[in-house]
Amino acid sequence: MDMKKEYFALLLFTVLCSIPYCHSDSNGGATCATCGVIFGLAEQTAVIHNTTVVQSMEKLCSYLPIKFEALCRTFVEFIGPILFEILEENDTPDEICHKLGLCFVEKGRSCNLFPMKKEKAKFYHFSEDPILIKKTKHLNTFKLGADICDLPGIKEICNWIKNIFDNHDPAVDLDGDRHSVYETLRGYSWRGKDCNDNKKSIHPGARAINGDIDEDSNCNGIKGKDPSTGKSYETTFCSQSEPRGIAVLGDSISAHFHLPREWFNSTELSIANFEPLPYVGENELDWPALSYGTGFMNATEELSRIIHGHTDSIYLRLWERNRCNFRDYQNIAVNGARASSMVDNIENSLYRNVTGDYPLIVFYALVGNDVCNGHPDTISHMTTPAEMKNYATKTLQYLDANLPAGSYVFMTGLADGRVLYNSLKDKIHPIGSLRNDVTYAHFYDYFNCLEISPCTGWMNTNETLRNLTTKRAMELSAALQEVVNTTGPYKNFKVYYNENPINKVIQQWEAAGKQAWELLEPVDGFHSNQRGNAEIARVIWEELEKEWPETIGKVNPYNEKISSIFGNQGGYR
Ligand SMILES: *[C@@H]1O[C@H](CO)[C@@H](O)[C@H](O)[C@H]1NC(C)=O
Ligand SMILES: *[C@@H]1O[C@H](CO)[C@@H](O)[C@H](O)[C@H]1NC(C)=O
Ligand SMILES: *[C@@H]1O[C@H](CO)[C@@H](O)[C@H](O)[C@H]1NC(C)=O
Ligand SMILES: *[C@@H]1O[C@H](CO)[C@@H](O)[C@H](O)[C@H]1NC(C)=O
Ligand SMILES: *[C@@H]1O[C@H](CO)[C@@H](O)[C@H](O)[C@H]1NC(C)=O
Ligand SMILES: *[C@@H]1O[C@H](CO)[C@@H](O)[C@H](O)[C@H]1NC(C)=O
Ligand SMILES: *[C@@H]1O[C@H](CO)[C@@H](O)[C@H](O)[C@H]1NC(C)=O
Ligand SMILES: [Ca+2]
Ligand SMILES: [Ca+2]
Ligand SMILES: [Ca+2]
Repeated sequence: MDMKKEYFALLLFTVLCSIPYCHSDSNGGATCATCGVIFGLAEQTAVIHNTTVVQSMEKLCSYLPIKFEALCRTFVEFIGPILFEILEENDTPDEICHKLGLCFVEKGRSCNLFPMKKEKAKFYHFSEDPILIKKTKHLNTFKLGADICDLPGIKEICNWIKNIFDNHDPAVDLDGDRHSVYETLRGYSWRGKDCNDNKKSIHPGARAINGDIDEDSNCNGIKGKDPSTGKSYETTFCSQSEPRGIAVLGDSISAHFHLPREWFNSTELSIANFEPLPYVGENELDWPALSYGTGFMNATEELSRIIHGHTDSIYLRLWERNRCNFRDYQNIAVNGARASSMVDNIENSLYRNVTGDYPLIVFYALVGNDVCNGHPDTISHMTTPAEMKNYATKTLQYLDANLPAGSYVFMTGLADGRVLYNSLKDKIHPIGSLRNDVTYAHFYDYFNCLEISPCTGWMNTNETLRNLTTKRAMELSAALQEVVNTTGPYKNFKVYYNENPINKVIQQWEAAGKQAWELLEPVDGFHSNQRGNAEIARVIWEELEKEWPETIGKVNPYNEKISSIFGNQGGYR
């Protein structure tokens, strides 16, 4: 299986739809949106370089890493003649997608990403229009089918993408401890690197075997014995230090979903900006290695072209506090996760040996998908408080059977997503960069028209609906709080409720006179960006220090000795 060559389609297809689950769609749905974005970029590139749309698509291909470039050209070779046949001068990207049959009129409406030209406006609005009927007849010859996954070459790719996005265990893991020596595909971007992939007993977080004199059983880089005393370093430095790891059971916020603005802003497209595409694709468009919970590295030089800000995380701070905790992180977060999918399968991917491993601090952080969906009737598809209690209780029961004694679990409340609309509505979305003609308010409407919004309730121009969504989010937070108050005690962990840190992050940021949008992802208009992630880490950590200091353990007095003897402790990669 050659994974590399399939990224272009990954970009095409996952851009808009795989952010959350596409519960429903209309008017062409995700296929239409993907088409609109591609031709939006192609059309703007054509204007910038004074070329035709087909030429500019070839130009877009040339920006991609070499293997995707070939695939991209295959696609252009296929689509080029069709475009030549059907395009008329000044067709907007939306019109192109309608002509291709990837977008269509349904429910008496047409969905447009870009402003319609006035004289064209009637064309897609009246299905009885004789001109439309004539045109449609003509166009049917070229209709590509309703799904972009039916296009040549892209079909297999769609299946492959589905595999990546449906699988939450490492692709490479010989000994089955769910820690990998491979970086992406749920490898050490997500969970501390395995320092021996042939032994299940050896992995980050394992209790030291025989003082780690011969082998580093917990992959923290500390092993061997002090020649002057003959005593094991691991025993001397770590055995009294109460080591612990961190795991995050979360959604795309915890996985750190990030689509670079530089891939959607026609004035910023370049070869250099697309170089990290393979890395990003194999990580499901997530950046766990830079996330608030389990981030362990700053963006490398290559990545820093499309990442703005440094990494701060609870993991990094736990390690700074006690260097014995090195590499002990697990990011069990999945785009679109909600309380039910956590119970159904996601939580099963957590790995901890109840007797053989150190305790964990677990964050159960489902920030919004329980109130977010793409349905037009969004409220009736939200999780109810009773369901939330039921799912959360099940997850706690699961954790009690699978966490080492002495662990801690935080049940995090939902965020108030009204900040999204309030801070972004009048700003320009990157896809409208050339003419400044697409605002977020419009972008949200477009998603809602196609019924593929990651969150119809909050990403909506209807204030009543946004308020109702927040009301439900608060009810679900209260449900979690009630579960914490009324269930247990649990034998292997203490459980606490913490308010969603994003609310506090935004308050503090605005109180300092700064703008909330600076913390939000510009492409999807939904997630926390790199800066936001670092702020979330800080706010959570400060709260842990203040309210629950026992959860983070003591400062290890041997930290400096560990650094001086073991340097970077073997690094992360
Ligand atoms: C754009 O290209 C066309 C045809 O190649 C040429 O006639 C025209 O002068 C160019 N316009 C600009 C602004 O360069
Ligand atoms: C990341 O960069 C920040 C700011 O330059 C620095 O303070 C921090 O130590 C770096 N973190 C890591 C893990 O390298
Ligand atoms: C868990 O750890 C114990 C003690 O190290 C070991 O005996 C046991 O086999 C481990 N269990 C699994 C499932 O690896
Ligand atoms: C697009 O990129 C340009 C730099 O080329 C930048 O000035 C502009 O703010 C970007 N637009 C958006 C909406 O991100
Ligand atoms: C929505 O909630 C805000 C804050 O609670 C309130 O000020 C506003 O009036 C509400 N708007 C509607 C339409 O309910
Ligand atoms: C706004 O949303 C509410 C709640 O779903 C709905 O009752 C109302 O009709 C909507 N208003 C408009 C103008 O669509
Ligand atoms: C849970 O307990 C806390 C403190 O004991 C209290 O403040 C809170 O109101 C309770 N919440 C619910 C929903 O029971
Ligand atoms: Ca392994
Ligand atoms: Ca192993
Ligand atoms: Ca060790």
